[in-house]
Amino acid sequence: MIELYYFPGNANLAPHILLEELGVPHRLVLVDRGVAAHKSAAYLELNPHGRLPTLVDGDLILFETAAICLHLADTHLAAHLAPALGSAERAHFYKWLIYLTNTVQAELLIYFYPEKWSVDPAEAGRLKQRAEARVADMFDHIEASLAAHGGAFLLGETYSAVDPYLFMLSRWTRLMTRPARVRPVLGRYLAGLAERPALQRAFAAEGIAAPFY
Ligand SMILES: N[C@@H](CCC(=O)N[C@@H](CS)C(=O)NCC(=O)O)C(=O)O
Repeated sequence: MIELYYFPGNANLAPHILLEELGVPHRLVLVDRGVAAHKSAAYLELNPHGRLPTLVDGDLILFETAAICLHLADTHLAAHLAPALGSAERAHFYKWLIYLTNTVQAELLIYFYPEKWSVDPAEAGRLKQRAEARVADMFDHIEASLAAHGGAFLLGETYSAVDPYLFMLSRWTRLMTRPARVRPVLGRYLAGLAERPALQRAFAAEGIAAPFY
C-alpha cells in the first residue's frame, strides 16, 4: 500500500489531497517534527534531505512534492489529474506546477524559515517581510490569471493536480497581512476547492480543523 510520510499541514497536503481524490488506499505515517523525527536516522534513510513529504510506492521512494504529484497523476491516468501529453494544456500544467513549487513555494520557505538565510535576527526579520511582499505579488499574478480565464480551476474548466498544490500554498499565507483568500477570484476558487469531499477528508486525516485557508 502507498505510504505518505507527513506532518499536519506540511507539503504533504497536496499529494495527500490527490490520494483522496483518487480514492487510492494509502497509509499516512506521521513524522513528528515536534521531536525532530524528520532528522532521525530512520527517516533520513528514506529522505536524505530530512524534509516532508516522502512517498513510498512499492520499491519506489520519492521526495519532492511536485514529483510525487506527477507520479500520482502518471500512475492513475484515468483520473485525468493532468492534461494529455503533448497538448498545450499539458504545457500550461507544467508551467503552473513548476511556478508553484519552484517560485512560490521556494519564497514561502524564506518567509517561514528566514533564520536559515540569515543568522542575524534583525536581518532575518527583514527577509521575512520581503518574502511576504514578494509572495503577495505572486498571488496577485495568480489572481489575474484566474480572472482572465474565469474557470473554477487553475487550468480553467478542469480540476488537475495543480489545484491542491495551489490550495496548500494559499493555506500557508493565511496568517499574512494580505492572505491569498482576500483576492476575490482566488477567494472564490479556494472556497470551491474547500467544498470538495476529498480535500475535507485529507484535512480531517491530518487533524486540521477549518478554516482551511
Ligand atoms: N521542495 C520540497 C520542500 C520540502 C520542505 O521544505 N518541506 C518542509 C515542510 S513543509 C520541511 O520538511 N521542512 C523541514 C526542514 O527543512 O528541515 C518539497 O516540496 O518537497
